Amino acid sequence: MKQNSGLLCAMAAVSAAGALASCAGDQDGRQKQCNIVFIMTDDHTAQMMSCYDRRHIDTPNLDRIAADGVRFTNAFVANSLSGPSRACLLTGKHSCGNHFYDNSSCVFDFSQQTFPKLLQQAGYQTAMVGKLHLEANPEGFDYWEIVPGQGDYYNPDFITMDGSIHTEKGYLTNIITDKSLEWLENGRDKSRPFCIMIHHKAIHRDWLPELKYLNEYEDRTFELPDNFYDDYSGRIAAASQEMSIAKDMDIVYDTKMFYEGADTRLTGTYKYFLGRLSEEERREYDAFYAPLTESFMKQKPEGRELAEFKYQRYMRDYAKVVKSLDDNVGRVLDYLEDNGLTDNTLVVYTSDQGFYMGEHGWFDKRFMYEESMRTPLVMRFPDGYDRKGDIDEMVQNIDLAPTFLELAGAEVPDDMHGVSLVPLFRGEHPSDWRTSLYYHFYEYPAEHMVMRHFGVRTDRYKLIHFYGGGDFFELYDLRNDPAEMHNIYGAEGYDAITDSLKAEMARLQEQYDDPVRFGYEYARSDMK
Ligand code: SGN
Ligand code: CA
Repeated sequence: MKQNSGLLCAMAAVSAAGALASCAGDQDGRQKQCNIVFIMTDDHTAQMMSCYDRRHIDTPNLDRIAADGVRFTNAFVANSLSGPSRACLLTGKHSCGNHFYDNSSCVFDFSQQTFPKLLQQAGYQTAMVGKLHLEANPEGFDYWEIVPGQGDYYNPDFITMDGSIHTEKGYLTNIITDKSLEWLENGRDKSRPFCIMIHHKAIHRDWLPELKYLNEYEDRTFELPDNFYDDYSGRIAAASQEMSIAKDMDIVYDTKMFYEGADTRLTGTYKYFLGRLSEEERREYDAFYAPLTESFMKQKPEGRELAEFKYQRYMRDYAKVVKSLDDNVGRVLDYLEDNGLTDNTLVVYTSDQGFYMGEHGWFDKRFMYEESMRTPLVMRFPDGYDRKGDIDEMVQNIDLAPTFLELAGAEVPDDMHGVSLVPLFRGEHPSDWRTSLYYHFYEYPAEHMVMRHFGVRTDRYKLIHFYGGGDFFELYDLRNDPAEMHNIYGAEGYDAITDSLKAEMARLQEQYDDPVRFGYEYARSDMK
């Protein structure tokens, strides 16, 4: 047992039926259980969230969470991809511990230990709405309703608890919120604590906006990142990816330039998505994109002009999708306020990983480089935790499961890799807090062709080992080179730091019992 005694756990379960005043111990030491509202988006990156980055867009409702609570300035994922991230979240374990390594070949084994199941045992009602993306129906939830696979933005399908699929009218971000609020209002037993996981598809590719926001941000010209025209010198894996805005972003599917005779790789998928719109909705959609396409076809931009055209379209559409998301987060916060739930509810907003908004010339994620290893994380605490402002300790998505369990007064199992963040909520700065993070990405060869890699990140350095299609290291000094443009592995003067990072990486691989280590002959069967 990592924290909390069994007695505390038992007491917490007893108090569950009573008042839900706070997660913190009250004066006579009894633990009361707070509610947990966990909102997660897909591919939402801190560059597009104004409490992290003011350059591009405003996200007033997301910022409300940070303003009333905390912003984690160093939050990271363990494997920057949807399914694996969700598996890390549910289990509190790295991919090697939960065996969900990639989106393309894994099915999540729901018979394993997950925090929602442990919360149920501690007296919670649990609910999950939206994108699950684990190739299995959820277990450990009193109520769930999920979208199949990646889900659809327009008039989406849902899978309900009886296994049937039906189609709903409207825009997915709104519908996921409607269903969540409906459960909060009418679906749960209001005398018991709850944990609801609201999982949006937004802001996933191909960034299809809510129709009422089609015209938003059209007067904006977004600033190009300094390294938009990165030449990837000294970085083999960065040079061989297929996630470049200039090269790989699909002019039809991604930027919506759907012209007569279009036949790009993703034109068929685009037609399928638009086929979900009613005739009237389609007219509204076309009224916006058709004139843009017409002018694009006339101008026929090429080279850098084309790359920058695609970048601006990408930024604008992504920003529109964030706008609907931000509205909907506001609806949830309002509901909690209007129903007297604010004081006894932990609100968490995060994403399944970060994303590239043109840095290195890219969209997508996967790499252990900063933009995609990071994830936004803001929280508003229940009464009893008055920490405000920034929390700068390095935290990882595997830490959320133990955090929720500790708040619930439940036992945190020893085999979880993550550590509870609750001491940070109290304003403590534990002297033994982690000083390094482990990362492992597996999906290769696959879409976007990011090579397999694992590595270690400290506050100053990052060592990455690429394998399974290559076999080499990269080293970055994040203080002198925050954009990770200069691979200094093997450069003069870095031997000592390289050796210590290699030793730390080996220590973490041992600690997390990762069978795929440096010098290991990669074989898929070893990862079962
Ligand atoms: C889809 C996207 C990819 C994306 C993966 C994984 N292609 O396959 O661009 O990297 O999802 O994303 S698309 O043509 O279908 O849009 S994840 O967030 O679910 O891991
Ligand atoms: Ca994602």
